[in-house]
Amino acid sequence: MGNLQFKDQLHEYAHWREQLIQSIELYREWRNRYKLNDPQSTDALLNSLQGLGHDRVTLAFVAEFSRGKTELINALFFAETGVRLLPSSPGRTTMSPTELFWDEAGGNYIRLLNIESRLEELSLLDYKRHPGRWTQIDLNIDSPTQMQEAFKELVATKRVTREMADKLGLWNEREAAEQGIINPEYVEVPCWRHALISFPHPLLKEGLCILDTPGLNALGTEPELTLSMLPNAQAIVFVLAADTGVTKSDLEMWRSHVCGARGQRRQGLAVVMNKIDSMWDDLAGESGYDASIQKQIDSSASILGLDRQLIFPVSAKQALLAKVKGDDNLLEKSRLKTLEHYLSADILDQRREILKSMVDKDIGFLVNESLKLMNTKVNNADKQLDEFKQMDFENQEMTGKLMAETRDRQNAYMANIESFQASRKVFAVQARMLVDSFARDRIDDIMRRTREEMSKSLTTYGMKQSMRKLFDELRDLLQDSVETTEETRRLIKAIHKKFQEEYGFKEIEPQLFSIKQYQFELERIFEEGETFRNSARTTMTEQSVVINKLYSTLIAKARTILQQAHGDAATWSNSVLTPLMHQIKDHKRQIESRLMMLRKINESKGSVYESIAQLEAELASLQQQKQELLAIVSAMQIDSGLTT
Ligand SMILES: Nc1nc2c(ncn2[C@@H]2O[C@H](COP(=O)(O)OP(=O)(O)OP(=O)(O)O)[C@@H](O)[C@H]2O)c(=O)[nH]1
Ligand SMILES: [Mg+2]
Repeated sequence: MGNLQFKDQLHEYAHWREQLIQSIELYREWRNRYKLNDPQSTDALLNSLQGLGHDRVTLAFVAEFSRGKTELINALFFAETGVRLLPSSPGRTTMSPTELFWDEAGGNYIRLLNIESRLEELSLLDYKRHPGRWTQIDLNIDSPTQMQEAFKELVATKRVTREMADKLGLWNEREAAEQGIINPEYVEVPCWRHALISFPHPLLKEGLCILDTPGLNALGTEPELTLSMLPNAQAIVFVLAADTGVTKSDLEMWRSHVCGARGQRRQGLAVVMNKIDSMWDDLAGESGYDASIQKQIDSSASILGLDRQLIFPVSAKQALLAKVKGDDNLLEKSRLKTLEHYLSADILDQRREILKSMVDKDIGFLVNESLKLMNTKVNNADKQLDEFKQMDFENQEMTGKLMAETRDRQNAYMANIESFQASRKVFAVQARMLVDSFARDRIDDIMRRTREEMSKSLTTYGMKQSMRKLFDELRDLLQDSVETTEETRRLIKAIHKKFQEEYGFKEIEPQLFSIKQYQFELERIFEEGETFRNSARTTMTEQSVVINKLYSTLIAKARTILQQAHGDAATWSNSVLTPLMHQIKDHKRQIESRLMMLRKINESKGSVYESIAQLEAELASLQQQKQELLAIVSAMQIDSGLTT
């Protein structure tokens, strides 16, 4: 099979993810078994597990119309159906963004969202939460031809009045004029705004999600795609055609939709030079063919400002045919394998790294804390045992002295616990203030006011002003919490310092909460929005619809970030003292057990050996606990920043 390589790699990736999930489960059980659990940590673990369970690898295909995106998708992933599964044809074909994935709960279907939904305020994400708002067509997966027939609906168009097209944000006077259409009464528009396709293809079942997009400025009319779906995709495949090279509109698309979504790193990006077969010239032969492909790649790489290695020459058409017919020679000619190899190696490896760092961020500190706690426990038990072994228990006076000393330590400790409880109360008040500074109603209030202002201002300028104001207010809101954050940090540091100095709890460095990340993300959203607004190829008439949608997208994103800040602050304030609490409890237990043993020994000398045996058993059991933990942690493979 031609796509075995990608399939195998994806399979391996899915297996790796499954193991990661299992090791987190084991860690959770370990915490439960040794009574080291608390509700916040359990939440953090469950959230991380849920995130991993929902992980999908999304490949988004972006290009001007007719570059062969859909043909390439068919060739890469669906050739074994033996048909051209997704409709691909000359001219403009794919009419709406189409997502292909496997939805275990929903089964086999195409869900289509009608184009008129653009008139409503709801975002695509909102619609996705309500399957009832979509038109559903069931798919018979045993019949590729029935599926192929059903997929034809994806390219459906209809005629609406120009006024209606205008309202929908789909009338572009400049583009129409370029095609010789001037002042028409009716305009052809897509029937559907978005399509979701679920079917149990093996790759989709392993978590692959494919996003096929229509060319011809369709991206410019759906800001949610550009600002959220493309940046969220693990990889973007940008398709050029060898016969046209990089045209002005390719370049426009590249700049406004690909570069922005990939950032400077250019990670998770493949540029495909499709239709190389069209460069074949019988007279020039094989070497001439190769030279002209290289020439086209060189010039495209220089226009796009890319390394030429990142441009993959292929013929999607030959590849699909070759795979359907089982023609290895033709498959070789199509050069698809190099691209497949790149997609599987580069993109899946990168995804693996991302998941690892996500897990590290979500639960790394818990694992780290467990490791430190276990180290301290084992060391202390070891020390205690040594001490007992070396002690001269014959010397009554000495035992009495030790008991008095331990009791003093206990008393001093109890007094400090009281002061710890008092600091904890102060911290709770301070933390409440911090969490409240991002409270939902404060944010919603700002958002509501902006929305009202925006709906009143009909000009783009007016909307832009309201948008600026909104971001200014949100910036202020974050700025206000800077001081509270600082205060909270100082407090938490002071509490830890006290225990570090007085009880040698050196290992515990508190995690500190910072709002910088949210400030940074908010600025980025604002800038993204401005870049999009400046680059969208919109005419005056469709502008208000698009800009309105753009701003709804931005507002939704900004809200998500502030909600994240709110949630993170709450989780942080609930859990930041937990490691210290665990150490304190353990310390208390140690003093008590030491006192008890000394007392026993003092009463009857015969129990010294018993005590040593008990200490040895305790040490062995702690070492066992530690070994179990180390095994689990090494299976997690999230080594960054962890100490063993
Ligand atoms: N010669 C040649 N033609 C190709 C190749 N790949 C695609 N085509 C043709 O190019 C045309 C457009 O292909 P599509 O896959 O529909 O292009 P698209 O990028 O999905 O276009 P839209 O859906 O309109 O955005 C079709 O007629 C394909 O048969 C190729 O490798 N070689
Ligand atoms: Mg297409």
